Parts: sequence; structure tokens; C-alpha cells
Amino acid sequence: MRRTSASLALCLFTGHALAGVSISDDFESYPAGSFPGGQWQDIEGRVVDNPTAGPTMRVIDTIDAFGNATRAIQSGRASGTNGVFASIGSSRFHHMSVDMRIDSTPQSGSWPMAVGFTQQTAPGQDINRQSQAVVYAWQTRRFFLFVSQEFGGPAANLLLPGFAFTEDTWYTVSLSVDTELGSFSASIRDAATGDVLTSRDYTAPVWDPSLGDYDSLSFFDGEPVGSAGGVQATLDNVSYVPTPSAACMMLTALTFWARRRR
Ligand SMILES: [Ca+2]
Ligand SMILES: [Ca+2]
Repeated sequence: MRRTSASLALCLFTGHALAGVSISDDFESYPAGSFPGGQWQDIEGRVVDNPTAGPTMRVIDTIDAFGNATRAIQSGRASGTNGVFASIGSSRFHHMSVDMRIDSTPQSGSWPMAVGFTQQTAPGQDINRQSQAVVYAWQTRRFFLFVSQEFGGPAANLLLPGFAFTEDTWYTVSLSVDTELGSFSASIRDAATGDVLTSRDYTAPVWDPSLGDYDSLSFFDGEPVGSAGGVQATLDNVSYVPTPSAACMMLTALTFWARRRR
């Protein structure tokens, strides 16, 4: 954390208690083997349909995109939903990026990891039934942008074209949202070089901003309970800013630049 503390600057809005709070975490400050502390909560608190025993993600010692030792968080391989979430404030704009490594891809029926924004519109609601905008890795080794305005409501499931991921490789997954316009921008970059590998923009033709009032930065996999299990992914270098303002985007860029320099 200390290495990215400069990017912890708050781009403060007025109003909502959490509005404007940025998140930056490289997971270096947590002991390996444990659930990460800080702002992170176990996704098991948002899972109803396919629960698994927590902690559903743990801090591990691993190797980063540059071949250096690093700490990151990894999902368990048991069937059921693994993940973490952090509360964020109401905002017109959200921007997140996270380094993702797929460690194991299933043969069918599940996704190794989804990253993005969710909104719990009803108490006790399962994460998959929440309004959400996420980028997820699918069993075909493709990434998709998924935008859903409540379960069963308007939804879009969009392939990020022309790219298939490789296991055991770090990618930087980014997602920007304008919740007033219902506009979304997703990209996958090579985590080592920063090269954009695929991207997709989308504006919802029918959009209800009240169903895009995201309250959580959420990372979770999708596996039915009782399946063979086996999906696994590792995440590192989380960055979230609630505004696309030049100052905050510069902080994100500086964080990325600092990582590449290490
Ligand atoms: Ca790390
Ligand atoms: Ca799982």
C-alpha cells in the first residue's frame, strides 16, 4: 500500500458520505493466507443462490506481470461464488482498473472472474441479481461486458472482440461508467506493456439511472454449487476513482507509471 499511497488522494465531492473516496490497493500490506482487510468484504455476504464457505478469497504470494514477487488475492477452487466487494459512494462517474490473472478456466457453465460495479436494490439480494456493469472472463477465453438493470430487466452481454486470454497471464481490466447517460467503456490491456488488446464502448438504448446507482466495487466468479468447481483467478493493483476529472485520471496514470518503473 505504501507504494501507491500517493494515489490514495481523495477527489472529494459533496453530499454522499462515501462520494469521492478513491480506492487503491496492491495487497502488499496484508498477511498471506488471510482474507484481505481494509475496505474489502467477502462476497459471501451478497451470495444467496450459490454460497461457498468463506473466506472465499485469500491473499497469496505470487509473481507479477514483470516477474517480481508480489501479493495479490486469489479465489478458492470450491464450487459456488467467490469474491470480494468494497462500498463506494453514489456518483455520476466511476472508473476502475484491476490486474487479473485467470488461473483455471472451466469447461462449461461458469466464469472465472467478473469485475465492475453492482447495486444492491433489495436487502439480501444475490450478487447475480443485482444491477451491475461488469467485465467478465468466460469459459471460451473471451472477455465480455455485461450491463444489467436489475435481474430480468434490460441487459446487454457484449463480446470484447478479437482477443482470447491465456491462463497464467496478467491483464489489466478497466471499466468506465457514466451513470447518467448509461454509457460504458471497457478495455483489456497487457499488464506489462499497457498495450490495449481489446475494448468495447456501449450506451444503453433504454436506461434508468436509478438502476445504475452503483454502491459497490465488486469482483466475483460464477459457479453453481455442486458443479465440479475449479475456476480460479488472481487479482492485484486495484484502482478506483469516482470521477473522470483530469486530476484523478492523472493519479491513475501515475500509479500505473510507478508500477512499470518497479
Ligand atoms: Ca501486489
Ligand atoms: Ca468459485
